[in-house]
Amino acid sequence: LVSALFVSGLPAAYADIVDDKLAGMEAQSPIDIRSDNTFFGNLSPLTFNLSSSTTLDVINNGSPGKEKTVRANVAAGAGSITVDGDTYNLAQFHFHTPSEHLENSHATPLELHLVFSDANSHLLVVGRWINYGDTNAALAPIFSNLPQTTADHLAVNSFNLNSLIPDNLESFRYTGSLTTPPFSEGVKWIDLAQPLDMSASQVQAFQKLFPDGDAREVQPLNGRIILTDVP
Ligand code: SG4
Ligand code: ZN
Repeated sequence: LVSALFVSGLPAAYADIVDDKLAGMEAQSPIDIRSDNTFFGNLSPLTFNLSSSTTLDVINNGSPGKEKTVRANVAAGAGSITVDGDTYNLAQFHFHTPSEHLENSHATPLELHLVFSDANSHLLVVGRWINYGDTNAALAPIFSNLPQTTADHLAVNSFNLNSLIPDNLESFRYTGSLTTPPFSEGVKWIDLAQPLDMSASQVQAFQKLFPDGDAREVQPLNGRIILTDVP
């Protein structure tokens, strides 16, 4: 019964992957971040150290029945985040449509995930909601040439990783999981409060690749606490 509760939140494509592995997992992602379930606190500072000119290897991992997205693998050493004395290195960033995390129960058109890991392979994901707005010039080299099949690779030269991070680093923080199989827990999530803007045609280019979306449904908090420094 417990695993059935979790299974109900999965896209149909994952049904064949999911078995009793999820039983006992209670700290899953994504979640609905609401003003009535967040607690204000003085959060430790985030220090990003990101290359302003790195190469990206952009792939489409959209095999049927598998987790699917467009993912930009970054060069080793291209970026890191330091928080609470731990430094995590950037491995890749990718997108989901619609957003996986909800903001006061609302999804945005897209969500960006930057995946970092530390020396002990602990994962930290920085999430950022994407809203409709002006054309995102920094992301245009990716979104104008999205890899259409799993065979395609798009090489992007001199990408400025700082273009993905806002000046205002206010965030929501909690501990959760990967949002795709194997849904491993112990992932530190930092969801930045400042959204990123993209044009409707950029969003549509991504949605055309994944017409059914590639977002997992929100999962129960089960007593977890979401901390924020958003006033
Ligand atoms: C996407 O499918 C990425 O392509 C995966 O990257 C990633 O898994 C997965 O999402 C889950 O990440 O931030 N949404 S998430 O929780 O980073 C990992 C790879 O498979 C392990 C490399
Ligand atoms: Zn993700």
